Order: sequence, then C-alpha cells, then structure tokens
Amino acid sequence: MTNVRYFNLIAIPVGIVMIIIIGGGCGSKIDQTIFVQPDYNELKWKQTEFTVTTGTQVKLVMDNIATGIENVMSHNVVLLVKGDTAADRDALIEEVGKAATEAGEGKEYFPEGHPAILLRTPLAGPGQRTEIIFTAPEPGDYPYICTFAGHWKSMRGVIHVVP
Ligand SMILES: [Cu+2]
Repeated sequence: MTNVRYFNLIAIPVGIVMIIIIGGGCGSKIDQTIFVQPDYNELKWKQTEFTVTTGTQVKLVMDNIATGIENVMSHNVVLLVKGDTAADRDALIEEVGKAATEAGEGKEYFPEGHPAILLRTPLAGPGQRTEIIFTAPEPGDYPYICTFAGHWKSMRGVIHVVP
C-alpha cells in the first residue's frame, strides 16, 4: 500500500464513467467526490486544498468552467507524489512542470512516464468535464497541477491524505 501501483486509475470520459456506475459494472463505491475547477479564465485553481482519507475511493472531477479559447484554457489535473514540506512540493512541481513544457504541444504538455506523476485527468477544453477514480494513497501531502502550456507555474493545489 505504499507505492504507485496501489493506485486503481480509471481515466475515461465522464459519459463512459456514468454508464459504468449506472450499470453497476465496476463494483466500487465512491467514498468522496472532489471538484477541481479553474478560477474561470484565470490560470489558477479555484479550490487549492482537499482532504481525503487513505484507502478510500475518491472521484476527482475536473470541471473546466473557463470560457476562453481551447488552446489557451484547456486544463488537466496531474497528481504528483507526496512532498513533506511546501518546498519539497514546489521542487516536485518545478521538475514535472519543466518536463511538461519539454514534452510540448505534440504531447499535450504531458510528460508520460515521469516517475513523480501518480495520475492525471485527460485534457479538457473550456466547458468540458473529465474525471478519474482512484484509491487514496498513504497519508501525506500530494501536490497537483495543470501541466498544459506552462499552467503549472500558477495552477497548483494540494491533496492532504489523512489516516
Ligand atoms: Cu491548465
């Protein structure tokens, strides 16, 4: 229960998730749903802190309420490994953010396979919603960012996982 493989990651469009839940096909109940939204057309998150309990099933919904143009206001939520201090978390963000910028537009600014990334929501344009369901990892403070087009510099938050 202490490593990345513990995650049960499902990253598919909302419509498909709803069908699965209605059909009862996945058999996992959601303990908590958290909503992450950009602050309209500002490059920051409206909600920057969440608390979840270790081992529970969490649904993270990214609701892109921006109204700007798509290739500027698209967002994802990328959850990173935990960092003990704010400085540790900033260093993780810096590292993944730079890798995202290097990955560039062709890869939708996502550094696939980076060891500090736990999970992500798919990229969502203005007005779109995406979601993922995951099992909350071991206790700690996990930073999250949007990796699209340099947004990581200001789109930051933290998920506190408590025992
Ligand atoms: Cu973004």
